[in-house]
Amino acid sequence: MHSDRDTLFQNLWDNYREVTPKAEEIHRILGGTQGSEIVNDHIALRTFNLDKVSLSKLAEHFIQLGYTEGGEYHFEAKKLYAKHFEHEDPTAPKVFISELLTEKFSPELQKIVHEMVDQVSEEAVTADNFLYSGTHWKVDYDTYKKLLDESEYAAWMAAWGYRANHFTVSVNQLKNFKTLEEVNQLLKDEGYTLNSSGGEIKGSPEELLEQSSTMADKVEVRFSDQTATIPSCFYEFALRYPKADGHLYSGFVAASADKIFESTDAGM
Ligand code: OOG
Ligand code: NI
Repeated sequence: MHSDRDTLFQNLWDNYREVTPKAEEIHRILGGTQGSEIVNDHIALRTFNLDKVSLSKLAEHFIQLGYTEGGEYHFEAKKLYAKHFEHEDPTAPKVFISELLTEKFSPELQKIVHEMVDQVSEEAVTADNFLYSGTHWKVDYDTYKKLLDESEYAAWMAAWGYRANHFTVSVNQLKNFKTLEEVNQLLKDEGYTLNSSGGEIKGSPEELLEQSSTMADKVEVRFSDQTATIPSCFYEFALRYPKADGHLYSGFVAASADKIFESTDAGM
């Protein structure tokens, strides 16, 4: 049976794989190691904290599908705030939504962000397709680079807008891998570059969550004045450990998330 939830995640996946060819390849490679579907641990979305498009506006799409709020996370240096949402159905991917604390940046950055968000219509935000609707604004390449000087996150939002920033494979539900090291080794053997900020594996069994991710694909995007090849989206891998009550930990770890954000950095 296809639920509204399945439809939303399928649309998010289709939109994501269009700009993330590596994720589709890795999905196929991992799928080939087992005779069944890859299960998603979570997806992540980004936005700005301006009322029209705030974290809570994105979250509303998931609340309507029966999701409830989990934890909240603060990122002082990157000037971001995030919450995660989960569903009582254990097969539903968790959702991590972050927002840029716009007012903490320079007047120039704030002006650019306000001008972008002004171009989003109120109706677009509540429309069924909003979470995979991309950009609603015109931005030229110089403006993208100006944002990049201050916030990689703001620049990524300007270029890519509303779409899943990453999908995350549930390593717990891979049939032929017991550890995240084994998954990472396969990815490296296949030639993929992992995010090594803070180490290839973020988190630990003590923190009840271990995560790794690829560096984002680099694909061509059309700015208002020219095209440019920039980081798009990445693929993540998560292994969760049981809490004292025997249930798998369902939250996130701020120190690890802080490094995962850097998967969209341009790097070398
Ligand atoms: C989210 C980064 C954090 C996690 O699993 O901790 C994250 C992002 O890059 O938008 O996904
Ligand atoms: Ni993630």
